Amino acid sequence: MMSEKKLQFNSKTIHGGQQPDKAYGAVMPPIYQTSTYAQTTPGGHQGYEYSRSANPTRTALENSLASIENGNYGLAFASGLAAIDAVIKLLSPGDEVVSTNDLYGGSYRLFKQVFEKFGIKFQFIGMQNAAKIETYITDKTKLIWVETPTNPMMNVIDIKAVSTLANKRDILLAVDNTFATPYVQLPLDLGADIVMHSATKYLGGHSDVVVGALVVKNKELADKLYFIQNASGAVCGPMDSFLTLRGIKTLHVRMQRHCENGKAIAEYLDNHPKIEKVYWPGFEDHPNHEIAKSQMSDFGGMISFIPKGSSYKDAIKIVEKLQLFTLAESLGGVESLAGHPASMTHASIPKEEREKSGVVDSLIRLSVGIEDATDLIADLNQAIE
Ligand code: P1T
Repeated sequence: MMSEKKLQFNSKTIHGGQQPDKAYGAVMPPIYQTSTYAQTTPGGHQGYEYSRSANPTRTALENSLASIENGNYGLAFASGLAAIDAVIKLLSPGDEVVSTNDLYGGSYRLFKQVFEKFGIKFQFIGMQNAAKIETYITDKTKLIWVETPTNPMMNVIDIKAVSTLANKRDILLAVDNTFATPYVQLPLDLGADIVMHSATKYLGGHSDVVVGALVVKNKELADKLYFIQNASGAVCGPMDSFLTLRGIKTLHVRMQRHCENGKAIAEYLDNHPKIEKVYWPGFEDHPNHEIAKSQMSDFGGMISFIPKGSSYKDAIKIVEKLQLFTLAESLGGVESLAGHPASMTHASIPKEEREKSGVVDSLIRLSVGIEDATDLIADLNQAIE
């Protein structure tokens, strides 16, 4: 086969890191639903000894992840949060992390309510102006955690600028690439050390798995993360590995439509007299539009908005009235979803903290699916009217 590094993204999603299965040439890797592997003598095995340490279906997924993110090593976990958990376990008590202040509520909860107890300090700051990060860095800072675009406010952070700042001081930079996906943005190419995914979302793409992923270029860092993955044990199972891999094979065609529909709906909402504000990085007047244009090839399918003069109750009324959009947690599947961050995905962030970053009670978040945009707009119209 052609050198895999030379493949275009649209071919990597299908072929990256993949070879027909060694046993019978199966084109899709079989679901190796096994916990263990026969040994001829202690240590005499064919590369697999126990499925927490490695499983061939998971290896196929991990190779695909490494390929699509332009990394060298992929690791698949039982959830996005398990992947984040592994990154934070690189640190020691006394270490400090600077994180975006607008991020998935579950990431915030993991940082504040689990890891602070173990003596790791987290600072949550707006990073739209990357230079501002410097004032929060001390000699104890070991990691910068970036989500871009952010969940749910769609702020965009300049990955290259943050990586320059981090590299100068030997600080690791991890980027949660869940919202953008590698179709839109490649954090490792922009200087990040670790790219993380809730593969539950666009990578899986069909709302049928909960999976997490990490990809890195550096071998030493990969070894440390692999050690944690195996030692802590929150691995992705073979069935979920298979489904995620199947999802990745259509990532590029799905993302193209997610981006097209996202644009159509963002523009529809922006022109609607009953809508106060629409958050979508594709708008020229989005405060980080220039950065978005330079580091993203498109703007994705995530949009947040605030209806005019609305309260908590009005926002709830709108999401309840939607019919084609399903009211649900999560995002990134083929079907459109609507959510109310303040009471759902971001409820674990104290109201005061949440509102500082703009997550007010009347904010509604849409994950625009790949249905016909006309139908999605008609649904929004009847709910808003
Ligand atoms: O749900 P899980 O696979 O553990 O991934 C956590 C996670 C991490 N990072 C981002 C940016 C995320 O959006 C998520 C999960 N988010 C949702 C469930 C949601 O509806 O926003």
